[in-house]
Amino acid sequence: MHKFHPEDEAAVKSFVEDGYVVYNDIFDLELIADIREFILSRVPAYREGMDMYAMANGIMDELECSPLYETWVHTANLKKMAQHYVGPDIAWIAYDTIFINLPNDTDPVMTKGWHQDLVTGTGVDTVFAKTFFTDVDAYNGMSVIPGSHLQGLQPVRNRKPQIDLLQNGYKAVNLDTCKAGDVMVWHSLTMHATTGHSPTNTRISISSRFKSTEGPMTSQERALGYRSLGVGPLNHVKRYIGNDYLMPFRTMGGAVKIDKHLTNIYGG
Ligand SMILES: O=C(O)CCC(=O)C(=O)O
Ligand SMILES: [Fe+2]
Repeated sequence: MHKFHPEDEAAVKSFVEDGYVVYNDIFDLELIADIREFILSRVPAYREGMDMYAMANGIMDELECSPLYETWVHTANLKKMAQHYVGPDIAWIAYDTIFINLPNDTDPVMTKGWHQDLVTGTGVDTVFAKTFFTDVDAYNGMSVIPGSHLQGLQPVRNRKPQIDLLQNGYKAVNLDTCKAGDVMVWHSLTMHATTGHSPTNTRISISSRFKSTEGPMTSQERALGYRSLGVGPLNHVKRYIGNDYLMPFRTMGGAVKIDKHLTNIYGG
């Protein structure tokens, strides 16, 4: 499987054609190791009597309050990668989801069958990005059906797609060479599934979503909220003027500046 560099334009072409791409070289691997340890260190405290989902969400809530999360989400290469898809005004949808796929796990929540994420509330202009914090093996990664997004929204009954693309000329690909630090990006119409669980290895990953702040959000996205990873030049100008009403001469005779706590988003 080819892996792309965050600035490689060829990745976007591949995404358009196949509906997914895998990147490496986005994150510092020490940061990836630190986040992996953070997550693993909290698993024992949560496991007693808790389902996987509740555990993963509890750990995500903790991680989001940690400086590790800030460093991770504001990684320059992550922003560069996202810009290729949605432009400079980037909304990182709140509530990323941790997946902790333990060996031999049988919880159906952790073994997702073939699905398109659009069906669960994500918008068609929203892009998925899953960061791996462990290597995957032949059994515990993700699988995709390349090109499935180009068939549009597919009929579903009780969460199950009603047309089996695999019986209609499409082939599944097991993305079994993903390594810790890799990021898998996919379209919200791309059919994907959990490959399964390994007899020996744990897989840790975080699924995230991003889109342009300038496009419509679905009801779910509006409810979840987002954090801005970047603001484009035209919105930057409006922020200098001070408001979207473009009131004349607001700063005449004074200084044209942007709030200091927004420097991270707007730049210096
Ligand atoms: O991690 C997995 O196995 C499934 C993830 C998934 O379907 C998603 O994040 O949308
Ligand atoms: Fe999914």
